[in-house]
Amino acid sequence: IKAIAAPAQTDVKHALRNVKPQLLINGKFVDASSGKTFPTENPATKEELIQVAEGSAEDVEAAIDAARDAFDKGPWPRMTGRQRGEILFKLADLIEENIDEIAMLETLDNGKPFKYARTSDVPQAIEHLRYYAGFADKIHGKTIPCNGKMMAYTYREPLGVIGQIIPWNFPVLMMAWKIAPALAMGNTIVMKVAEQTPLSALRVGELALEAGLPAGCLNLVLGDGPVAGAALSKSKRIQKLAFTGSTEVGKIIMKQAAENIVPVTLELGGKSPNIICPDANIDEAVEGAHFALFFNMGQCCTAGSRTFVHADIYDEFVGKARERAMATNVGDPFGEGTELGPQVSKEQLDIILGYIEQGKKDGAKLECGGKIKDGTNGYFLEPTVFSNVTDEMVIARDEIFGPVQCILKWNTIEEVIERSNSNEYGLAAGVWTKNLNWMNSLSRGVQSGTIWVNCYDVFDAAVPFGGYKLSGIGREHGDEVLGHYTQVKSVYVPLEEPIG
Ligand code: TXE
Repeated sequence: IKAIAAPAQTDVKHALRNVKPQLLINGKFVDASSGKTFPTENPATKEELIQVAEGSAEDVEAAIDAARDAFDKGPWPRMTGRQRGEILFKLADLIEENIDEIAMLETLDNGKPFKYARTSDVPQAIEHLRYYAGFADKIHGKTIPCNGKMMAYTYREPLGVIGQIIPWNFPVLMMAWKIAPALAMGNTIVMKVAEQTPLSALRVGELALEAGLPAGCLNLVLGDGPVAGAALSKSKRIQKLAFTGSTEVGKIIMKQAAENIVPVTLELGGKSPNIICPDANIDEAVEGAHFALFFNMGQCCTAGSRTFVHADIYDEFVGKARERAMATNVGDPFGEGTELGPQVSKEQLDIILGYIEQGKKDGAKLECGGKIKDGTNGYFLEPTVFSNVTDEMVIARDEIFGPVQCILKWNTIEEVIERSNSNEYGLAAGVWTKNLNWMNSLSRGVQSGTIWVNCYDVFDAAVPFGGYKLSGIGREHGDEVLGHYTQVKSVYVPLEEPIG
């Protein structure tokens, strides 16, 4: 990642002033019907950034009304795919024109280093919008010869109103992952944005209107999960629910949607194995494993949170991993050289500290870190490395979602496959080797939706992403997601002669 100069304080203040801290319903920014607001906080300083409107079930209903009207009577599903694509391309262009501002909002609200928001999160969101803008006019049905004097053809039609609930770890990127395919296929949306990080979504919502997205196609409701989120997941008036977040909440949401036969796609937690083979280039593997775990302060669903290192290189690897973690630059997320910012909230910080204590209690060896970073005011943790971690320890089983690397030892390929799969999650995995046979055995044997070979956390809008087992249902990215946002209609037509 190239160095990115820190933005001027005045630019940061300007970015914040430019946000409309309200709900976006039917093309207008409005206060919550209750008039209530809640603060959003800068996790690097614990200061309140701004008060934003707190949506209730009533506001969700109003947003669903708007999305329903926009779908039933508005121009969006009636436009040609090409026209819809043009508006989504325009939105991508507008985000690009405002990239610094949106990246600043992301850093203020979430705490992630500005250089990553500016060079990774926002550019990937733009890429996603462009990829699906290009799909808007390339989705079509089939003509099917039938048995007898009959033919049939199919349409792929949009579903209607889509409910989408997103988390706080990649706010603008998660928004793009969800809205781009849903809108491209002609649906309308009610999105519940994470309560910790509403700001970038509000700015993107405003740019969507500027791009020409008709009123009611994209509605944004802010507020608590069990209130605003639950009003959406319990609704009989949505045709699909897409969720990214914890497995615990995913289960609740799926039950609620099942009451109304609303289809769900879920992108949930993970405990991804990152397997280092004895022939791997050790320095590359140490760096890769460090990135796999510590990127975004460990707050990634794909985090390589079980670093499995072969016994032959275990001690050397642990020493180098400790050195690398201790050399990490933790601090002001707007600082030029900063690699790690704060955790997103006090709640997350406390959960992680609890896991660190549990790791020590269970007998893992604390190699470095393990506490709040000295001299900081926000939710900063020292990068933490545990060695001698064994499979039954809580830190080897649960998703910690923080900068805590757990290093386990393995001996045979069969054993490491079995141990990788002994966890209930199956989101992603890493494999570090030059041996093609090991690469093949591991990537075939490990049960997960994505395998990265000699790399980690590579994402492309064209490549399917999603979980096996408790990590979720359905796939995002590529053409795989399009089936989740369309339904098929078959039309039979009699003929004078059968088609051979
Ligand atoms: O997630 P939640 P939280 C994991 C990670 C983290 C843990 C808790 O392990 O430590 O989850 O994080 C909305 N009905 N991930 O508490 O609660 C909520 O408002 C409807 C993994 O932040 O799952 C937010 O918009 N909606 C993950 C969204 O769900 C509800 C990313 C996610 O919040 C709701 C984030 C309810 N009853 C956390 N309760 C990933 N897969 O990347 C909450 N929400």
